[in-house]
Amino acid sequence: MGRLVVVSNRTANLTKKSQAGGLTVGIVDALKSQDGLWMGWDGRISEDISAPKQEKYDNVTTLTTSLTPEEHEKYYLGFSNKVLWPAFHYRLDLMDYRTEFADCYASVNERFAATLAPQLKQDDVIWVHDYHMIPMAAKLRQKGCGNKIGFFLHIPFPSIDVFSAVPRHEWLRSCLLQYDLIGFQTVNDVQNFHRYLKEHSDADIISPELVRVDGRTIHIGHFPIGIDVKQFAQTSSKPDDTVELERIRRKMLKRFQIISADRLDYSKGLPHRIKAFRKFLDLYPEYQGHAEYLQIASPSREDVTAYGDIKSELEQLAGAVNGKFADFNWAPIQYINRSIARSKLAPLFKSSLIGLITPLRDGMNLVAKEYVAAQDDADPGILILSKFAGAAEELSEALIVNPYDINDVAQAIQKAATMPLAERQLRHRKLLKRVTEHDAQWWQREYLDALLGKTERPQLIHQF
Ligand code: ADQ
Repeated sequence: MGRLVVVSNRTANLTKKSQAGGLTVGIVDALKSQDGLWMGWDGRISEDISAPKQEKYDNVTTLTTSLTPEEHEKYYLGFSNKVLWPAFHYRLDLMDYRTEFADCYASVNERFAATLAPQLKQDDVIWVHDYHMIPMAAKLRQKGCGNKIGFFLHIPFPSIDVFSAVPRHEWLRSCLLQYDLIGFQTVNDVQNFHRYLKEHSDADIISPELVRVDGRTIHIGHFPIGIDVKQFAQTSSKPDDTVELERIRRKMLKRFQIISADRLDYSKGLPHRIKAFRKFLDLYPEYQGHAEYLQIASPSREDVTAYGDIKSELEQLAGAVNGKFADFNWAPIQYINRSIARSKLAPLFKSSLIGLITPLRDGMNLVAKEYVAAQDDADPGILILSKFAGAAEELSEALIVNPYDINDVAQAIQKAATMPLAERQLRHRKLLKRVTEHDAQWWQREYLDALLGKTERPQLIHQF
């Protein structure tokens, strides 16, 4: 294979490895081993988009461009985050479709493709990421690009009724079918896509993982994304004085911590989670004064109205629970509305008895895997995980809950709080094994091997 060329909405800051999440770790490792090129938005908004910037870090080149204010509003905030993001997370009620959003989405993909095309060599392999960039292969093909092009969707692929409610879904489908490999996070996503194709396309569907269109063969598969387990486990073991002091204080006071960390996004189910914790305190009053729930929520997409709404709702709910239950020396909820450095986040996961990860919908959810990687086998915590997180397909030894059922979640908190050490250890060993096997490096290797046709992936047909 020639170079690896990655295209995604944003490129990462390659000088800051310690801050990198699983996605970046996986991609950067792949880019480094293939003298890669990474193209995307540089994060700036400017009227001047005339000169894309090329920079080199080690053997990885980044090719970046800014977005104009109009592109930022219509392509990024508009079609990507007011149409595709809510729809793919089953929130059609939050979808705000305008034709100019879709037009601008197409034209930004066209501009990215026009910037990239002259840089491409014949044997380059192109890997396009996520919902912002669905038309990229179609745009490159129009410019004569015959290279292998793969696509990976980081968010869920919704059920047929939901996807077919997205305006221009037929166009999105035809764009997807320009790729050589379409990768999803889960078997469920593959099934949804398969059902949609059966109903809404005249493609020749050979199996859920193989489709033929216009003489081209398109492979489809699931590739659950992972984390850099070793790095996360090491970070969690590095003492952080403030976290350690808090842990000792809690131990002396016979208290335990429940932790959640998310981007502040309506798909993550934060209000439902606070209601479930409140229910837990109501149902099991013996935990009042003992259970502490730490919610770390980093601000996200604040220019989109739905995100402002969820922030106010959360503040109001957390305030109400503290108002009802807090005592002069104990507050049930600690709510932090900012990003926390990984050097602090990992030890916080480690010192928490319960990881409460209950999104209403999530492509994968890396926090669930990070929580598992951070635990100490001698006294591991318990993961409570939503059945609607992609991670639930792999992490079946977690306590799996329905996040909409606050009673179910409250019971799971109680079960975790009273779980004997031997059961916690057993569950943790199984979870850690899976998280370690399917780490970030495994994910990128599996995907690229499939794109290059190096692996015969097992057919999923028996699961349908
Ligand atoms: P996200 O929706 O961003 O990703 P997630 O997978 O949970 O969700 O990744 C979030 C990352 O940000 C994790 O590494 C986490 O540690 C970090 N993080 C979260 N809150 C933080 C905070 N307050 N401070 C600091 N760091 C924080 C999308 C999809 C997911 C999919 C990923 C990767 O929505 O479903 O798992 O892509 O494919």
